[in-house]
Amino acid sequence: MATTKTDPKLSLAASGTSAASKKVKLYEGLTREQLIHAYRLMFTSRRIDDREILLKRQQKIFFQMSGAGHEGIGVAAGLALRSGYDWFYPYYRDRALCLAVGATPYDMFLQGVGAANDPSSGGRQMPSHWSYPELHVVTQSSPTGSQILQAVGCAEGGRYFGRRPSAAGIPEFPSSRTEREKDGATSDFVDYRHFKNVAFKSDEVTYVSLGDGTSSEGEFWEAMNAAALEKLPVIFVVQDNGYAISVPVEVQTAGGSISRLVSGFPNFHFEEVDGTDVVASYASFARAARYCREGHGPAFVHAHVIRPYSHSLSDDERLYRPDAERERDAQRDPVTRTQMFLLREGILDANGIDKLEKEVEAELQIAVDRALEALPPAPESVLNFVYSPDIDPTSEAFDTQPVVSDAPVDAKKPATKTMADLITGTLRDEMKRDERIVIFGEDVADCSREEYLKRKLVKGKGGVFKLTFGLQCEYGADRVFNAPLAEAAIVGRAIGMATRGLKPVVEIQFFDYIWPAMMQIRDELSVIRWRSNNGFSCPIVIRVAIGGYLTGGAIYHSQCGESTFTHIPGLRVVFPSNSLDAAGLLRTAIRCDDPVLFLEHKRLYREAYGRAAYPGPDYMIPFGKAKIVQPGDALTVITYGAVVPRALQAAQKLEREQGVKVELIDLRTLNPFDWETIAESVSKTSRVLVAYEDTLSWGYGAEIAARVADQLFDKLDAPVRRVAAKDVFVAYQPILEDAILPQPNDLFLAMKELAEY
Ligand SMILES: Cc1ncc(C[n+]2csc(CCOP(=O)(O)OP(=O)(O)O)c2C)c(N)n1
Ligand SMILES: [Mg+2]
Repeated sequence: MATTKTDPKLSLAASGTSAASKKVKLYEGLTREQLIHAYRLMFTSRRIDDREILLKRQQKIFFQMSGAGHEGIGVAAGLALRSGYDWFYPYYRDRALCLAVGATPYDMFLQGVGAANDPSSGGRQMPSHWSYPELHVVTQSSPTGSQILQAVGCAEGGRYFGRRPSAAGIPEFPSSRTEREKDGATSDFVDYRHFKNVAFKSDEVTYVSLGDGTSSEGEFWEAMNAAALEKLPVIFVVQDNGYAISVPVEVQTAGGSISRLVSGFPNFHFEEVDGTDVVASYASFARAARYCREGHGPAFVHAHVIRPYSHSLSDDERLYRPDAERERDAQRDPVTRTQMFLLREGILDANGIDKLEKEVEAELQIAVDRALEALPPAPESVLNFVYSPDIDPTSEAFDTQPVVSDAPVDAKKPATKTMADLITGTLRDEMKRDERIVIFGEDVADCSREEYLKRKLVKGKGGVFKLTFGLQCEYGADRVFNAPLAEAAIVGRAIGMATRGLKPVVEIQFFDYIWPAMMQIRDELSVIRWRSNNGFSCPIVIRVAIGGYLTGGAIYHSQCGESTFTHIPGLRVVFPSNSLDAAGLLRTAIRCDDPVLFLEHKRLYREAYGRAAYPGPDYMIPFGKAKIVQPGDALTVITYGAVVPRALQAAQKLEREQGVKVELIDLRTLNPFDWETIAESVSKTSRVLVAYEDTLSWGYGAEIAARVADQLFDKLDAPVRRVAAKDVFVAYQPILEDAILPQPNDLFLAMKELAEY
């Protein structure tokens, strides 16, 4: 444990300092008062850890993670940066930083006890998972390093608003809505912008920190690359305590020095500093912040710190660190060092230190006592903030009718549009309506080298499926741009932008390659609102080209896998089967306030099936509302995506050949899904077939079948059946693909059998 007791000899040595020099002397720009303040924060931070450890041993809190040894760099950063002005993506050792930017010990103890009024999460997250919206401390999670890409996106968001301040504006409610707002009927308002307060400063910086071990994560390197490419004002801080739990730095980082490894990144300002020295750390941060504020690019601060309290309370570092090594570290304890410094410089004497420490102890006692009395959250609140409380995308407000243009028909253009056409059209309309929309992903731009477009040397690409074609030319390269080939970075950056109020509509080129982004989707995107108790949200849209039936798509261009995502609370999953639905649902996805995974079946992009006229710029379909493609009374078929036209074909054949009328339901959105329509139909037909393109076992149909069996058991006259892909990957050879994916004939046979059961 660190020594924080006063050494009387040091105070005697410092007492000779003259009053005059006391007044003027600055320490790397810090005044004596600031240094006393810094010590108070560091000491407070350490003693909160000590208190929490005690509370954990008394079983009054449930987890403890210390910031011990990291107080110097944290306080230095807090003093050099601006609370509520700059943005902060700290990690769990950043207690001192959080105190320095304005969080209180009481706030921290509230999280420890899991109180309802814990400002970070309302009892949902472990302690040391900071979230303080007013201070611009953005909600943190437990996966090491998943905050880093978001910090990059946060900086991008700030820059975007700085360059396009008009985008921060909030559209006026139509007058009829204003009236209803007065009545408190907010669920009718269908523009997420009404619920996003945008704040930005032209010279803001974004702080993001991580441990030395975390610098091994791929997302760290993706973030460094993106920040360097875009010259973003992000300060990356590696707090290097030499260990990641028990793994020492030389096993983690090639050559043992992260500074050396990153030194080749262009546009960066680099600092390497003893992070236990608060004054030197402050100087490093001040230089880094200046560089970023002046717009030169990102900065990297490598701070050498110590970890005196083992990794966590579950870890005993004596198992892998000998005493001598631990004692060497203890010599550099930042709290003791700063105390010594104050005494040596005559900034405080022994009495002054003693008084300060007693004040802190008294303050902490009050904070602990209050926190222990705080009420826990109500069990019935557990589902609050899984989704936006402000906008309900299943509501009637999203139920609008297509408006068919009475403009003269252009004989050269087809009257009906493909799904690809209407997706592009919807993106175009929405971008015009909402300047906060940015589109990025792999190959989505028309042409990154803009001069080629300007000189008309090229036409432009606009996506591998051409769905974003023309949007860069129309709306500018700051709104439609290519991202590096890194899916985690696409989603992670989008999350950071969305927490600032932007509406990124990003593209994952193929569903088969969504997996690098899975950590961002599962552990960040879908849970940010819930875990921060509605403190932060990130309602982005991820458009993904999905599915097979491509004759040659093979294993890695044909995947489905939607049930992996419908299994995630907090994420809306949409899967349209035709042009009109794609347009209406994409618009709902963009205007709503939840994150949406928008699955676009590649085979349907330009299919003859399901084409439609342009439905106008305000056409929307609510989520959770299925479409009855064909009414019937003999059998209910529940499906979606590319199986819809196949099932329709089968149903029509069955009617032709046997006179059996199938009720065909296209779910359109998979989370939420339209249980009411299913229940009504099954009550009428008493027979159910669930059909989907993904592999059969553990798939989306399993949930539907289970619900039908559970809730409609009395209505059934036959077992619930499924038709889906074989439990194998999609093969290249079309003969094999046909055998693997559900075909119209498979659907026909299953329908016939079930109807005859
Ligand atoms: C993605 C992920 N993998 C593993 C863990 C478990 N874990 C938590 S902290 C940690 C070590 C982190 O070390 P470092 O980045 O050096 O930070 P330090 O704790 O030393 O400050 C590990 C492996 C995790 N939280 N997230
Ligand atoms: Mg470490």
